[in-house]
Formats: sequence, structure tokens, C-alpha cells
Amino acid sequence: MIPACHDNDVYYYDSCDNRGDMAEDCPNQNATCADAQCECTAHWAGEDCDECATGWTGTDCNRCLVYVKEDGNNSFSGRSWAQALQTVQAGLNLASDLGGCAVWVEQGTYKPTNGTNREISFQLVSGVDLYGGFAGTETMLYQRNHRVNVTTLSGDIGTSSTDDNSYHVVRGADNARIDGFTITQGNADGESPDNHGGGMYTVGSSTVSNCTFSENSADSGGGMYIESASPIIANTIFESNSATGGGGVFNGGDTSTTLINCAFIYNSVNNRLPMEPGGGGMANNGAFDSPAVATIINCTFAYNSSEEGDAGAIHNNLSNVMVRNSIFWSNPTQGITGIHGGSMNISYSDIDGGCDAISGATCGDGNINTDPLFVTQTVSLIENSPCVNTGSSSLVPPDVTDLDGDGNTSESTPFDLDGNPRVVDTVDMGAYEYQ
Ligand SMILES: [Ca+2]
Ligand SMILES: [Ca+2]
Ligand SMILES: [Ca+2]
Repeated sequence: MIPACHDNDVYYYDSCDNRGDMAEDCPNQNATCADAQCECTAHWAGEDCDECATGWTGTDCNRCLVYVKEDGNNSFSGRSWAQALQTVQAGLNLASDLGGCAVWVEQGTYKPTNGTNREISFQLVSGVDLYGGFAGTETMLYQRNHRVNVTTLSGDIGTSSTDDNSYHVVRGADNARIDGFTITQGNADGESPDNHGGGMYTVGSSTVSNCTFSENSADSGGGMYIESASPIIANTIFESNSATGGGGVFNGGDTSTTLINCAFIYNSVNNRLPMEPGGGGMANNGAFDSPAVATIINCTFAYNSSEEGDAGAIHNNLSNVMVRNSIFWSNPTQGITGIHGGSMNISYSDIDGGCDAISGATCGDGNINTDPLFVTQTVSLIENSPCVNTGSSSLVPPDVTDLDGDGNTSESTPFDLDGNPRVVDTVDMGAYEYQ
């Protein structure tokens, strides 16, 4: 609805003057007066011109939208929920053709192909943000609840066996974003590079947020494989992925990977050869002239394992790893390997066995070695946990991935992994803040 417009004063009947004071009374700067009617400008809409018109998003409503839902149709326009496309890749392609729209995907399960070609993946596109987790009625990004409206990208093509599944469910791209999806059932058991990254094979520096990687497998990087890239991964869960190196994440050479508010649980390394890296949760495995670099802030690594006993949580080789406000606990095999070339710098973290026991690690302030007291069956904290209020709030990073979608990326990270306030009193260690 356009705003009401009156002509109380006959002398000014041609203006939008509600008060008869000769000043135009359109609701705000997003509206203008034309032929005695207040009209929303650009892509603004609503009675107060403070909402985005259908097919537009962003804090300035200047970012176009493409919609996808399971019962959509790829011959539709894709510019409203009613006109949604049917496949995620069609959405990505249209968004790219239109010059960098964002894609909104309704809850449901989507596969890279209806056929049996294992090499087909959801290919992210530079400049296109891909969001899942919608009920299919939302008009603003903050209205979505990706925990309720589970949106799954599944590599389980072909038969119900995993043997014929997609090698990589998702392939990354520079300057792309994937946000609000469960990514599962990738099986990278082919020839290189189809042996890397069952869930996501990251080429380029993507942003990954509000995602869950579960039950993916690969030789390297069951959940995700990163090489020659600088991705930012926030508020994401890696659960029950497996590989021979880097069960959850394999962070390879020439990387600068940032992990914020992430949980690594029940990932595993199996069938590792003697010279291969372990790392049930994560392997940081660089090369002499191109180290693997990782910054790990407010993450929890628990219940990850390595069959051969090398680094249940993190394996480090030719890498530079910084750990802040994090928890490494109950990773049944040795938690963190010593440093084989490079560095590991740990502060304000709870380390099973103690930071000092990690050979070569630099142990800064605030580390503890005390049972974090997880809530049963989870890795969130009970009230009396020694990790509550013992992180360093000054180490909470800015909201670089804009978790709250308000366009402000310089404010402090607003949410924990559950979408609750990140800092209550002093920040806690780990991915979840006690509320
Ligand atoms: Ca299958
Ligand atoms: Ca706290
Ligand atoms: Ca923000």
C-alpha cells in the first residue's frame, strides 16, 4: 500500500500535506510525493515504505532476489515465492544472469542432479549469496529460522547406497556465500580432485555460515576441503563426517581460514596411511612455501577421533594456527598433535590435557584444563561450567559475516552457534554461550 495522502488545505491539494503546513508529509526518505500521492521510491514498499518490495532485499532494498522451492518451476520468473524456481542451480544461474541477486531457498531436500552423474555439484557463483532456511512466506532475511525450516543439500543420488553419491555436494567460488543449509551425503572417493571435500570442495574464498555438514566422507576433508583460499566459516556445525585426513575439515596449503562459533563433533579419521595427516576434527596441512593458516575463535571440538591415534581434534603440519576462546575436550584419541613446522598459539581456551602438553605450542593467557561440563548429549555448557565467563570478550571478532543481516559488519559478533547473544557478562569459551 502506498501511504495515505490528504489535501486538507485546498491551496495545496497537489501536495502530500497532511497537516496543512505546506510541508510534504510522506513517511520518510524512502517515499516521495507525486500527483498528491506518497509513493515509495526505488524498491521500497509497505505503508511506511520501510519494507522491501517483492524480489528485493538488503538494508537498502537494492539487492535483487531469486526464489527456489521444491514445488517450484524452472520456467517461472523466480522473482517471488509464488513464482519460485524448482532447482537450486537454476536459482544460482538466474541470480548470476541478473547481475548478482541473492537466492532464497524454501525448506526441503535438494540434490545436485536427478540423474546419476557423481561429478555434478551445486556450483556456487561469485557475487551470489545463497540462503536456505525459509518457510516460503518471508519478506525479510531476519524472519527466516534455518533451525526450524531445515533446508538440505544432499548428495544421495542414485541408489540408497552412499557408493554412488555425489563426489562433492557443493563447490565454492570466490566472493560467494552459502548460509542456512544442511549439507550431507557427499562421498569423495574418486580420483583427485574427486577425493577431496565430500560436503564442500572449496575453491575460492567463500563465506559459509549457519550450515551443518554431516555424514560426508572423503580421502581428505570429509566435510570440507580448502586449498589456496581464505574462507570465513561462522556458526557452522561439522558432525559425523569422516576421511583419512581431516574428518571435518582439511585446511591445505596457501590458506587463511577463519572459524568463528563452530562445533566439530563426532568427526573421524579412518584408514590413515602412516605418512598421511590425521585430524578427526580438522587437519591443517600446508607445504613449506605455502603454510596452512587457520584462526579458530569460540569453537568447540569434542568427541572427534582418529582410528590410528593421531590427533582426534586437530592435526598440524606446516601450519600456523591461532586458537582463542575455544574448547578441545573428549576427543578420544590425542587431542592436538605437536607442531610439525609452523606454529600454534592458544589462549583463553580449555584444552584436554593442558596447552603445555602440546609440544611447540605457544600458550598465552587464560588457558584451563578442566572438564567443561557439557549439557548431556550436547556441547553446550551447564551453569557451573568452568568455561562460562572465562573467555576474553576483547577477542570476540567483528560480525564479518553479518550474522544478524543488518548490514553492519564492524559490530561485535552478535550471536552464538544457537542464535543467542554471543556475549552474556563475559564471553564463554566454546561455540555456545550460557544464557
Ligand atoms: Ca546414493
Ligand atoms: Ca558468559
Ligand atoms: Ca551485523
